[in-house]
Amino acid sequence: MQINYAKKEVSCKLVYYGPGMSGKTTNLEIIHEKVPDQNKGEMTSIATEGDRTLFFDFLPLDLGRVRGMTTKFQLYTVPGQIYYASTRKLVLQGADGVIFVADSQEEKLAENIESFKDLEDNLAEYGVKIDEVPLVIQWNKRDLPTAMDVEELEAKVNTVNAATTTAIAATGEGVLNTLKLAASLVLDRLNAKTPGADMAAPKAEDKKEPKPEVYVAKVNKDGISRSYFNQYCQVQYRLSSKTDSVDDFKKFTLDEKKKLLESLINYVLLLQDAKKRNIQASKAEIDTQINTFTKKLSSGKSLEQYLKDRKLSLDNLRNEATKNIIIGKIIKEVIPNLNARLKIKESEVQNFYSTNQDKFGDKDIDAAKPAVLAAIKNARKRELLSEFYNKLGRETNIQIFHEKL
Ligand SMILES: Nc1nc2c(ncn2[C@@H]2O[C@H](COP(=O)(O)OP(=O)(O)OP(=O)(O)O)[C@@H](O)[C@H]2O)c(=O)[nH]1
Ligand SMILES: [Mg+2]
Repeated sequence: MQINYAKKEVSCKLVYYGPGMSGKTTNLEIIHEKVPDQNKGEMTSIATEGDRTLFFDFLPLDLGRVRGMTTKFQLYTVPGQIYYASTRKLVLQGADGVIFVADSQEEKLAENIESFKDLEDNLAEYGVKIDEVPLVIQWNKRDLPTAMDVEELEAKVNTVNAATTTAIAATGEGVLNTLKLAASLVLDRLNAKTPGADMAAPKAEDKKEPKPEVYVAKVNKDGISRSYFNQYCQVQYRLSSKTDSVDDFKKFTLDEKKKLLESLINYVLLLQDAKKRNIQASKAEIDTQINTFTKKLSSGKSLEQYLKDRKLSLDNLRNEATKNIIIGKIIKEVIPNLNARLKIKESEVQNFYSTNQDKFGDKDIDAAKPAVLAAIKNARKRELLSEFYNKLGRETNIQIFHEKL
């Protein structure tokens, strides 16, 4: 909380917390829609993928004069998806109040409980007790058929006896009530904490400017922000992990980060080039890729299970499919005669076998042939791919800021 005594202005941070898809962003959108223009700023959604919040959504609000002070509220949402734990914690920092948006559906009970526990843990790391912070729990999605009884939700999720509201955020019902309740709890707290005469001297610097985005690279006009890059690293790790069990958050060495950044830059170049050539991946093409992928999952595992195990979302997979489709289409355009160049001649097999004989032990050329073919093909693919990326990269302006990784 920041208090500007000279201006009689108080600025509070309210964070909408809760499991993925519970309706946090929807709450902010409704508030943005309903509050008159002069009382609100722009709503910013930082790095969104599909409808999911990847970093946070932000809405500055002016709630007018309350008890002689002008009150400004900064509303934030966190990304609810389980694996953005570090971002969630970061957004929660310095919160003056929390609105926990729970999804009332029976099948979401475990996620609500887990997310509530996650809130408690993260607050504790900032030295804040969950039963002391101004907190409102919103039982959202009351319109859905599997919504649990409020009494049952209270008993199972609201272990701290917090104030609660009900809502159908999608239609706007209950959204402003929830906000008003939370704001009044925050202001009550402010009053209790700062009895007039004891007010500490105002700090010289009262207004905090929003932190500028940190970029790890610039690829022509597109900047790659550090937050986006970090998400990208986690998703690539989850997609490429050899086993289905993955860490919540993987730490990378600087070298690993450099490699990942290179791959992301290549991808951005590819997308820029695809845009110029008007190459796109259609929804049908993406669906086909995902279906093929699902069929290949080991031992008939369902896609849902695969995603859950790897802490991935369907959007992550769709993005990956989009990338593959666009790569396929661009390669065909940029490298003509691709198929001809991928054909391997008998003489090449012999040549490779004789120059790398030590690698094949006592296998004769026929026995070693599959391995030889695979090795040549891989080398060829790498060669084509780097030729391809060089062609794309040649006309570009790439700046890399390794010190920002
Ligand atoms: N039926 C119904 N749907 C809702 C309600 N509130 C939100 N939704 C829908 O739930 C979906 C997810 O809502 P979001 O607001 O994006 O959820 P979120 O909590 O921000 O999700 P993350 O950003 O992934 O953490 C959207 O399709 C909303 O339209 C509600 O009260 N009832
Ligand atoms: Mg969201």
